Amino acid sequence: MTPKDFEALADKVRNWGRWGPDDQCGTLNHISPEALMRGVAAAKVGKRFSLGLRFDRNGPQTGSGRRFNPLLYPTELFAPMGASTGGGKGGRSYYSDDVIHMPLQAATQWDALAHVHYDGVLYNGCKACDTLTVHGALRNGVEHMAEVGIMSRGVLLDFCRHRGVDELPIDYAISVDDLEAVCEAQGVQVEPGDVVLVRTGHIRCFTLRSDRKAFNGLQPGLSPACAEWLYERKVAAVGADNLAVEVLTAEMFASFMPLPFHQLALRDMGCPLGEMFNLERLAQDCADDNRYAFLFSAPPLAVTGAVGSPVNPLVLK
Ligand code: UVW
Repeated sequence: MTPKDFEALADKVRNWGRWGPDDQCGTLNHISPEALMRGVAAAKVGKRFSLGLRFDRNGPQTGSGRRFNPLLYPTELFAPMGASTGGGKGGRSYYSDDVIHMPLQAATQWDALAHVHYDGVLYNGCKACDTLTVHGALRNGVEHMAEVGIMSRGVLLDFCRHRGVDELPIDYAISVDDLEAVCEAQGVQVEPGDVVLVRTGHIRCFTLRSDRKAFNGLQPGLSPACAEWLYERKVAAVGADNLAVEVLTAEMFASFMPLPFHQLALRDMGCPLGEMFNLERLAQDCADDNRYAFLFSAPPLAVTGAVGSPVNPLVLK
């Protein structure tokens, strides 16, 4: 993709000002009462699925880029409740507390709108130098996404099943034609306010083979052109089972814009991105009952000024 092509695409998908000059929620504004009730109506059989990875020392991080796996410590262990309990482990009542030290991007997580920027500007025209501080993002932080919540109809697009594979090839760039073909094959239409879940199978590098290096390396995912398709359909958010939602190729890292879809989605469209969603069990169930739409709920933590948040996304079918 040339800088000119990128600029043309960015101009097409930019939502700045669409919900006012002070908006910090971007495409979550597409989640109307109607969209929410479509989500509620899509829950038919009372089956629930958690899409979250565990947060622990054996997580998907390799330690590169200052991203490490969560470290959990007790701050209290067998602490007596009340003065009269004495020490020891027997009798009376006790409590334990804990603290966790982790990058917010350690495992299943949302990227907030302040996560990336280019040309010195973030979503809705916020100047990066006035916004990003050591105390957190002054605008477009994840707490704004938490306030409106991320709940809507979810639609799984299973690109693996469509191609008859468990995992897409690592250089596979999902195209707009692929999006159309999978929707048609699955009999689903993406509607305004939907959260789209993209299955590439890439998470199996980690969940099945514990190959963190491969999981964090080159990977299949959405191509930049998909941004326009998502924009036209008024999608509220996108989640995927890989590390970056978008395809990561060696050429991209050498180019003028290493993560173009990130920039188009977060910075231009204002569309939150969900990463490392484990879609395997859900995908099997959707294939079994041929229903790819459901109620989806994945509220981020309201960490003031954070550029992302861990999350345990839930699906109700
Ligand atoms: C970057 O690596 C910048 O982003 P992400 O973790 O969102 O893929």
